[in-house]
Amino acid sequence: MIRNDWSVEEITKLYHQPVLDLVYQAASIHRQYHDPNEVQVCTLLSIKTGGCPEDCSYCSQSVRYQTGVQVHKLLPVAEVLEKAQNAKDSGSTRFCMGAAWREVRDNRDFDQVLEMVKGVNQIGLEVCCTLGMLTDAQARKLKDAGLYAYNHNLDTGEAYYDKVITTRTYQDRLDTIGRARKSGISVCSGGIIGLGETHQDRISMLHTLSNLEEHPESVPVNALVAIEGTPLEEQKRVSVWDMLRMIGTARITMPQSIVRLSAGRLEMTEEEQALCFLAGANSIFAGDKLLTTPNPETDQDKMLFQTLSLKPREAFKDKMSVNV
Ligand code: SAM
Ligand code: DTB
Ligand code: SF4
Repeated sequence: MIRNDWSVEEITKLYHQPVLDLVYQAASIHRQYHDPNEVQVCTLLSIKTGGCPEDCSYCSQSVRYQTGVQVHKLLPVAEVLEKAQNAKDSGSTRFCMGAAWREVRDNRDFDQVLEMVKGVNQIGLEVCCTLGMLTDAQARKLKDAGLYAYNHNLDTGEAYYDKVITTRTYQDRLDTIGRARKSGISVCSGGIIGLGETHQDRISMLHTLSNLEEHPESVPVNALVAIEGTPLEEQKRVSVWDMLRMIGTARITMPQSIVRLSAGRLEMTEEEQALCFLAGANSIFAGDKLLTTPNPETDQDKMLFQTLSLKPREAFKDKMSVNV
């Protein structure tokens, strides 16, 4: 049963139960809703890097921090489509384009992004964008161009949000997610752990996500990639146990959603990643780069899939099951 009336107490109990009980419960629910050997493979591309006016304290792309990131303006459409074709050829079924913008503006860059969306859709990939805040009209234009999903993370719990970002509010975030939803675009929203937040902040974020009128179709769980030059450069790496608690609790509270083991895989062993799949993660970012930081090599991931007998999820599976 899909619920959106979870209480904080219920989620706290789920999250803090003995970790192996949590993994067992999450794995059992995972099997009721998903093929446990199926994992979605997504590729990320930063189509516009750096120079962002926001002050997200984890991010390599904010103008406020000296991170040495290779800044570039919006990539040409042809280059993006070539990268999308390569992603498809190497086995990805979703292609996510990220821009270091505070919000979308109605200008030539946006028109160019709409061309990219059309092109990636024509290649036969689920096309996703993460471009910052959106208006209703922009969401509609993206939808009309063939956009499948929009990524906009809550990042952390509401009470901790202004310790991480001051240039926009939690409500701004929720409003954009609502606009994507209203336009019929599939919603991708999750967060990051390891920002210095408490367990209660993490639980609070899961509470907000799992009580949305409709759960996000995908929920990325990122482990902070600590970036030199940002205020969070000294943060300690999160433990696999914390990742398991986050993934397992997301799986139990949002059983139908795809839970993505996102940033931070490079630091994880194959065994740790396997535990995350057991706890209900069923999507990854593949390709040797996330947006600006490294990710496991394609060959290494291919071996992991072989070792665990995982099969990649086909594109547009959700759409197909709706049509049946
Ligand atoms: N500028 C847009 C925005 O913020 O919505 C889109 C791109 S932004 C880089 C997308 C998401 O990536 C962020 O919301 C955050 O959750 C995640 N992210 C960014 N930097 C990260 C890092 N160093 N470690 C982990 N996750 C990160
Ligand atoms: C998400 O939740 N994680 C991705 C994607 N959505 C856009 C981004 C991870 C970024 C990690 C740091 C970097 O490579 O800059
Ligand atoms: Fe800009 Fe997005 Fe990075 Fe925040 S997370 S600084 S909005 S690119």
